[in-house]
Amino acid sequence: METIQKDFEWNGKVALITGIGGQDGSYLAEFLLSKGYKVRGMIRRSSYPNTKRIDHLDIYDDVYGKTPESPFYLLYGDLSDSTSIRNILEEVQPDEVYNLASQSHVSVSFNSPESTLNFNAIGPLRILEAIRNMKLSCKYYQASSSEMYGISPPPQNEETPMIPQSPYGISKLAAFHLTRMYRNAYGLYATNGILFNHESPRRGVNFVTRKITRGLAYILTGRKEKLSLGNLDAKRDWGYAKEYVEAMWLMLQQDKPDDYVIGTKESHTVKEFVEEAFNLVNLNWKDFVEILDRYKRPAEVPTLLADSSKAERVLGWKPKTKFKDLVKIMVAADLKEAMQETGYLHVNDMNMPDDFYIEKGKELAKGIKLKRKRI
Ligand code: NAP
Ligand code: G4F
Repeated sequence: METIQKDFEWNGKVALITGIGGQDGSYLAEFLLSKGYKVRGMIRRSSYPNTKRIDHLDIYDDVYGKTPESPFYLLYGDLSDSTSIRNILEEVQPDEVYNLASQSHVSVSFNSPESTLNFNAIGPLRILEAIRNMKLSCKYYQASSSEMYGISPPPQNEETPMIPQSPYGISKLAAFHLTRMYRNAYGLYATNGILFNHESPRRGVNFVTRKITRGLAYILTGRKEKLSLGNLDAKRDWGYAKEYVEAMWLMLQQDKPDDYVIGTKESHTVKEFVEEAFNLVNLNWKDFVEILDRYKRPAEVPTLLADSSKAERVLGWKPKTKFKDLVKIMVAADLKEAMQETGYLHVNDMNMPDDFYIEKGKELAKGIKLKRKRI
């Protein structure tokens, strides 16, 4: 986690982030704090802590507590609960609202379609309606998704027809249109960021990239023998989440609300991701990966490839981290974590460059190959 400065100079703005405990919410909170925003985050009650990604921001609590002066604090709420949304908006009086909360797993949306639609489609409606009724003049960001394009052929941009293939995609498309509707009908400053897949060491462990990098780290540290996956032929445009949150912020700094596609303009198959990860430590992925039907979906989105020219032109935003670098960042981070947990690392080895952990991974891989030869 990044070191956060306790010294804080307020820029006069307050941001509310829903889904602050998620991958993007945690990076966005750090980014906005670094820009001098006071950040307030909505989290929902959980029987087990769901704030691991933002616990390092607790440092502000020692100095300020939960006061209007505090740079950062959390409030309980839920996208399915209009009362909590209104109460939070009333207390926070935000200048900018980033609605990142959602049931974000496509595969899970086939198992829980009703709650997915409730959180992801009606949730944004609840926020937009509250903003309208309360006559707040804040700017609203909606976390829209490339999953909305579904089977529309690549490359996809702001003009591409959307033909979603999952309850998740449909829920996000409804929210996308609601956001546009509140903009056009009521004059709200409401913007859609149509983000293509973005990953990081903070990615949830059951999304395919993290499942692969963590699975590899578990194999190398002897905690697992195999990695089970589904469809390896799907293509995705994978970028680095830490860079994508700046695009969200840039969207809300424009004079007028609009919709923007954010991606890397590069697409790779799941197979290529697995291959790249295992190659980094000199292992052949085919020796470790099994395909199970249970990880395949009732309907699939075959190819996503962003045409993010508009964001480049209007926002001046371009991704810096491309495919190979992203895989390396994630493999190194998972190796570091797994090696720490299994006692392979000394305390002094915790702040080394990525190559250090990759080299350690290669050493472990040699041992695994030798063991396999003997058997
Ligand atoms: P994530 O890691 O799954 O985070 C989602 C967050 O939403 C979590 O903090 C979760 O809380 C919270 N949440 C879920 N249901 C909620 C509810 N009913 N009320 C309040 N909070 C709720 O997702 P992410 O990758 O950061 O993505 C952020 C947003 O961008 C999501 O809306 C996602 O659909 C969208 N998006 C993501 C990508 C991507 O590639 N990452 C691409 C396009 C769009 P818990 O921890 O309690 O579950
Ligand atoms: O990592 P995934 O689960 O991401 P998916 O479905 O593309 O959704 C992500 O990106 C969307 C943007 O387009 C976001 F809106 C959404 O919130 C989420 O962040 O799966 C990627 C691909 C799929 O084609 C899937 O079928 O990987 C394939 N896959 C193959 N084996 C697998 C697996 N996916 C998962 N999760 N687990 C597997 O074992």
